[in-house]
Amino acid sequence: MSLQVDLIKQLSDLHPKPEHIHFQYGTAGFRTLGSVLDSVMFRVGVLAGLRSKRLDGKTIGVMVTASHNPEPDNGVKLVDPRGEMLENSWEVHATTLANAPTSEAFIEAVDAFVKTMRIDLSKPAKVVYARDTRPSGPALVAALEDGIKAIGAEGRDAGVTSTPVLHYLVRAINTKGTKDAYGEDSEEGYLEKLSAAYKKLVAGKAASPPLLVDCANGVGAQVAYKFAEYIGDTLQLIPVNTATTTPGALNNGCGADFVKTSQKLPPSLASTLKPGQRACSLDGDADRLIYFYLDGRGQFHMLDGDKIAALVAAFIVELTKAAGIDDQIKVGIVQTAYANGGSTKYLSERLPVKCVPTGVKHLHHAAEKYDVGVYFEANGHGTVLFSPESLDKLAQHQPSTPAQSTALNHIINLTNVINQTVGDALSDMLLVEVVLAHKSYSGEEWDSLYVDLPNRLVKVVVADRNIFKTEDAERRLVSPPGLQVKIDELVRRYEGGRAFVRPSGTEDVVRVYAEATLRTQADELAYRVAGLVYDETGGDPARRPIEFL
Ligand code: 16G
Ligand code: MG
Repeated sequence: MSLQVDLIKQLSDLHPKPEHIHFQYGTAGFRTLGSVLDSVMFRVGVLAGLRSKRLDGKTIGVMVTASHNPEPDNGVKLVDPRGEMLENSWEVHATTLANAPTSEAFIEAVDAFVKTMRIDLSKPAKVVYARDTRPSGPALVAALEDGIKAIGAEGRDAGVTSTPVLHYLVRAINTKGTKDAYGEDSEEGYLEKLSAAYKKLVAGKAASPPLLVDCANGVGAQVAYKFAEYIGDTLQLIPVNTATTTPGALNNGCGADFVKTSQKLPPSLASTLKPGQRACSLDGDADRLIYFYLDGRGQFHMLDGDKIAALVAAFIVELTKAAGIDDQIKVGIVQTAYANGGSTKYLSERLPVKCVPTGVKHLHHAAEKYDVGVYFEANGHGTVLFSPESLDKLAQHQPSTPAQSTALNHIINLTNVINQTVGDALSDMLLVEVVLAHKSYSGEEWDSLYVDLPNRLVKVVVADRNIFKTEDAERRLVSPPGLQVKIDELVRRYEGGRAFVRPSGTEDVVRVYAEATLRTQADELAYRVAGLVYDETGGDPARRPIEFL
């Protein structure tokens, strides 16, 4: 069977590539202004179909979102059959296909790709897709649908839903009817699975205080409202920032990214959040989660991905011990260079900790190597993975006491409350609430597991961020030559000082992270390293375009 060249040509002509734009499949797929993504969407539809054919008709996922970015942005990423990110080696093919200048060039590129990858075009192809609440979404989905049609794939529209729900759906569809069945392949199936496990885990525990859920005015609002119904009285969820149809509201002054980067309470919560009460923020596609609370003096405290990892990992270790299975199932942690030094110290004194480059796919792959891999980026993206062997061991383990049996059941229920396909803000929220309920922890008690070092993140606009190259999981620069030595020299002058520089994978900037024992020192170190970076790029030092992130 060969390509339906006429059909592809006819549909591709409806979605011409804008001149002078180079698209790149980066850390989070294609992401840029929604208004220029039409051709990319069409081509991603074709590519998703090809990926499905290559994998023998397994369903491939496509998520249309730009997460925490401003509302005019949009983006698209592919999801592989087990619900994980697209295989690395296909990212460059996605980039090549997206940049073919004309329909003819695109068809040629597809043809060449089919031949090199030995894709059997007679195989079936299935694609499931969803979008977030951005206004540019419907038109982009229509372009995607044209692509799916052009390659002769079968499309399933999952509508408006969160990124983690789409990842869940992909896995559920591909495991349906097998011994690894992940759950019903619908949003209801997802809600039902997670909330049923949650209810079992908190049965008999004192009800938690009502939880404010800042939905970033994004798609998480819709899913949070549904969870509120499914879990009923066991935990009162109060969704706030739920204005998904108000123009300009998405991620604006709210959401996980706002809280993490500004280290502030979303202003819209200032009058609702009471001292002692905890709250959490999701990002625009509900795959990131940050908690926070006000102490008795009304002071804001943030509980980020590192704090979530510490809370959750300790709880799982405790349960494996209580179930008498800790000799067979070991817990490990995966972090990035952005993990607060306080968390790395705390965790590595207790468990194996691995540091990997930024981006979920790196953390996910590293976490797969542990029996139970707990991975979180400081920015709130993360989950827990149970290896297939660990799941088997849990299923076969014979507890010798009722206490062991209870602990074992708790772990098994945890495997169901956790969305193991990808970081999932609402699943992580339920997980956190389970641990807090079991430990009878307030936000303050959770926070006191370890003390965060003051830190500062700064971005530097440079002429060419590609000259910045890193090693050692982005903790050191190898290029530009000599810059790392200068950074080291500076860092040595600060007590508890640590700093690193890396090019962003999602924005045309270089990011600088610094921490130190004192807040003023962390700020100063960040600025001074940013200054070194800027000078290195030959800019006018009097006009350093440095911006706080
Ligand atoms: C993307 C990544 C996130 C990472 C961030 C870093 C995924 C799904 N998301 O949002 O994990 O923390 O990029 O952005 O991989 P940066 O490279 O601009 O700092
Ligand atoms: Mg996101």
